[in-house]
Amino acid sequence: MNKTAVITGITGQDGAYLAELLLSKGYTVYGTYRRTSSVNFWRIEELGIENHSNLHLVEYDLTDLSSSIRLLQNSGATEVYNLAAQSFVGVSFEQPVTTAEITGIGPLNLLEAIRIVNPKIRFYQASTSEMFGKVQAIPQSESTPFYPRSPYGVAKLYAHWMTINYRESYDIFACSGILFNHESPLRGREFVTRKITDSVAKIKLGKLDVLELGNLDAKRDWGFAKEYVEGMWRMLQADEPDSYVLATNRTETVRDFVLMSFKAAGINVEFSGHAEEEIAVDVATGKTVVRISPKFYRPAEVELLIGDPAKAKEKLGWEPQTTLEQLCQMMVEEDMRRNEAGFSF
Ligand code: NDP
Ligand code: GDR
Repeated sequence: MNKTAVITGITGQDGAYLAELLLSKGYTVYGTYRRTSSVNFWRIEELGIENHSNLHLVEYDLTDLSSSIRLLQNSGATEVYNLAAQSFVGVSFEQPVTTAEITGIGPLNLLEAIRIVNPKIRFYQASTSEMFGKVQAIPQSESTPFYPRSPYGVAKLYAHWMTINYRESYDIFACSGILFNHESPLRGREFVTRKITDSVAKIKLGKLDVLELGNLDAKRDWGFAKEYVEGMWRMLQADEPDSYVLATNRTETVRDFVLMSFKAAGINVEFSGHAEEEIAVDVATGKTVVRISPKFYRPAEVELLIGDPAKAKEKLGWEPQTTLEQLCQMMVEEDMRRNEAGFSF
């Protein structure tokens, strides 16, 4: 019998890739989007699934309990993947209350809806390495203590513990995926990797002079989003509900990713100076192509993330395949193609 799944946040990066994966497995998918003045389905259009006969697009807001109940009643789903969130760490400092309501309390609405409608529904919560924040151990695993450093991280930690609490209190098959940063050509341009690859493509094509960034020393464990959504699905197919880290176990600085991206575009750059005076220069032309802007610094920073995905490998058979160089190359090529064609999402 075909399965039915709900994916909240289908207009986001992970929602689009997960929908593609589940549809390819024969699922009927109810993908939720928010009513806004200009709903944007560019990601599912890029993947060519927007008109799939098994895909149903449903208007929904995570902060609304009654809407959550109706979503589960009307879809008849047996798996719910909660990917919806105010997911931008930088914005969470400016909008902490909205972030708490969506990213923290939102998942509780879905857990309550599951408890009310059908406690047999399997639930995936999109947790994050941002919960580790001020790092307490290297690498970070499922047993590393949490110390979130942003309103986003704090909100996600609440939802993580609620997921575990509903698992333990009501025997709900509720999983928490503690995913480290994962990127792709479908990544939003507000996040640093895509901001870099899109800007590098524009600089290469003469459409932009300088890329402005914040903290270049932050280290992240970056993987390929398409592989991470496979891990989400595997968590809900396991015999027991649990929490898992998905990561590559490699960490690089934002500066490294900048160098890698210019290299992928065939531009040789060199960094010089330090702190807010640091710049990168195109060696061939002598032009400054990267400079620091304090407006991209955060009030509190997560300095170093590197995850240990050993448990996911052992219990789920999940392993990342794509190297950071391959991922970066893929993103730069896609942004070159889009910018050459005269558009950029
Ligand atoms: P995106 O920001 O690309 O997508 C977030 C989605 O949530 C969008 O579809 C957005 O809709 C939707 N959304 C926001 N607010 C609401 C709301 N009130 N009600 C319903 N939907 C809402 O995130 P990603 O795809 O990158 O990430 C997916 C999830 O995984 C998020 O929860 C994120 O916090 C988490 N995560 C992501 C990681 C990453 O590296 N990508 C790592 C770890 C966790 P709209 O288009 O209308 O804004
Ligand atoms: P992050 O991703 O905060 O890790 O959250 P982001 O790409 O925004 O930042 C990564 C690091 O780069 C530094 N940085 C900049 N960041 C942005 N966005 N823009 C800049 O100009 C810039 N310059 C330097 C940041 O300070 C930071 O250290 C992402 C989101 O997807 C979350 O939802 C998810 O939970 C985590 O990854 C894991």
